[in-house]
Amino acid sequence: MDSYELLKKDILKAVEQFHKIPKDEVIRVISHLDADGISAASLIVKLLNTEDRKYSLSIVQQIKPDTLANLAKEPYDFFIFTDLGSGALSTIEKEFAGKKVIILDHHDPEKKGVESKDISFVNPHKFGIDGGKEVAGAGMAYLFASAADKRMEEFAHVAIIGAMGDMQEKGSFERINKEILEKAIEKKKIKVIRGLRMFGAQTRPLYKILEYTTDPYIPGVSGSESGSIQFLQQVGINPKNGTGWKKVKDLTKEEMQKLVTGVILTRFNEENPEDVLGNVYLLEEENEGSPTRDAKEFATLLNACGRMDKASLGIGACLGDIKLKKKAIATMGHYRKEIVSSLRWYEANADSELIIQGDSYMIINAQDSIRPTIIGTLASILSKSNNFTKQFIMSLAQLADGTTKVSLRMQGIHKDIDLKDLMMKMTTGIEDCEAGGHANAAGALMPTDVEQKFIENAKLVLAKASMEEIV
Ligand SMILES: [Mn+2]
Repeated sequence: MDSYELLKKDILKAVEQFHKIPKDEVIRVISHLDADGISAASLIVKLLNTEDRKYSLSIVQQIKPDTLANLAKEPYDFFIFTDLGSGALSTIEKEFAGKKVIILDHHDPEKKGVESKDISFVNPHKFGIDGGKEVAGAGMAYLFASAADKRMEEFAHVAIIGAMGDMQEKGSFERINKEILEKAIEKKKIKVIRGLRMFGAQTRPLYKILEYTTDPYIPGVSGSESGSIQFLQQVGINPKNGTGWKKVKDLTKEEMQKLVTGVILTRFNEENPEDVLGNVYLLEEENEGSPTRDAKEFATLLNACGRMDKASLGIGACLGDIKLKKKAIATMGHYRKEIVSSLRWYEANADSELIIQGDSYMIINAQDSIRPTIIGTLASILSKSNNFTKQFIMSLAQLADGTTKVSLRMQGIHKDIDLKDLMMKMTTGIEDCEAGGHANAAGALMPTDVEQKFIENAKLVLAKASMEEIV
C-alpha cells in the first residue's frame, strides 16, 4: 500500500472511533489560533453540527503541558485536537489516559506513533508525507470530516483557505492539497484564475497594491507611493476612478494588459521579469471586493480574528454566516488599528528602558501595553524596515495570567546559530520557565516576576552569540 492509502486508512480508523462516540456525549474540541487552525475548527464544528452532536470548543495559541493537564481534568471523555497536538504526544498520552482522543494534525510530530488504543493520532508525517507542503491542519480536518460525512465535501474550500494561511501554495498546490482544491472546484466553491500575483487585489486600491508588493518586486514602485502613482500614469492607467481610487476589479481588459506589460518591462533587470502572474483562488459564493473573495485575503481575515481573540467570528465567516462574517471583517479593521497603535507605542518608548538596544540585538519589553498575539507582528514589521540592522530581535509581552511570553527571531541566515539553543541558555536558572522552538524561531513562557532576571541573561547570551559568529 502506498503512503497515501495508508494515511487514508488511518483516517478511516479515526472516523470509526468518532462514530463510536455516544450521541449524548459532549465532544471537547481544541484547535490552533492561526488561520489554518480556525479553518480546521470550522470544519469540525460543521461536521458536529451536521451530525447533531454536542461540543465545546477552545482555540489556543499553543498547548503547554499545563493547558493539557487542565483540559484532561475537565468533565469530558472525548477530545478532538486539530492543527496541534503532534508536538505534545507524550504529555497527551500521560494526561489523557482512559479518555478517547483524536488528533488531526500536520506538524512535525514528536514521535511516529502512540501506544494507546484510545488515541487516534492522524498525521501525514507518519507515512513520509510532508505536512509542511502537501496538506495543512484544515486539510487533515477536511479529510476526516468528509470521510465521516460526505456532505462535508461542500466545505472543501475551507481547507484551501487553511492551506493558504500556512503558506502551502507555492504557485500551485501539491498532491493532497491539489486533490482537495479539485473537489472545491467541482463543488463550484472556488475558481482558479490567472491574475496579478499581488496581495489585496480584492480590497486595496491598485496603487497601494503596487506600492506594497515586494514579491514580485517592482523597481521604483515597490515601497513608494509616488512611484506607484507615477507608474500607473506612465502606462496609461488613471489611478483614480472618479473621486475614489481604482481597484483591480475596476480595470478594463485593455488596462489590465497595460498593467501587466508595464510591470514586466519595469522588472526587466530582475531574475524572472515575467513572474508577475500567478494563480488566484476566488471563492465563487463571496462578493467581489470583499476580503472573503480571495482565499489568501480570507486567510488574513481569519488570522486577524484569531489574534484579536475573536476566533468564533472567523469560524462563522468560514461557514458562511452573513452576520458573523460582517463582524469578522470589522475585526480585521480593529486588528490593523491595533498594529498601528503598537507601532506608535514603540516610537513613543524608543528611548525608554523598555526598548533595549544592543550592538547586535533589540529587546522590546511591551509589558501589558501590547497584546501577546500582536507583538510578534510588531517585531516582524520593525525587522523588515530598511534601517533595521540588528541580528536578533526579541519581544516580551505579558499575559493576563501573570506570565510573560517571549519570542526570539533572527535577521538573515546564520547557519551556525540555533535560536532554540540560545533560548535554552537564556532561561537557565529561571524558575518555572518553559522554553522551546527551533533553529529559526524560539520562545519562552515565564512568571512575570522573573522577567528582569531573564532580560539580564538574554543580553549576555545575545551579545556572546554574535561575537562567536564573527570569530
Ligand atoms: Mn497549520
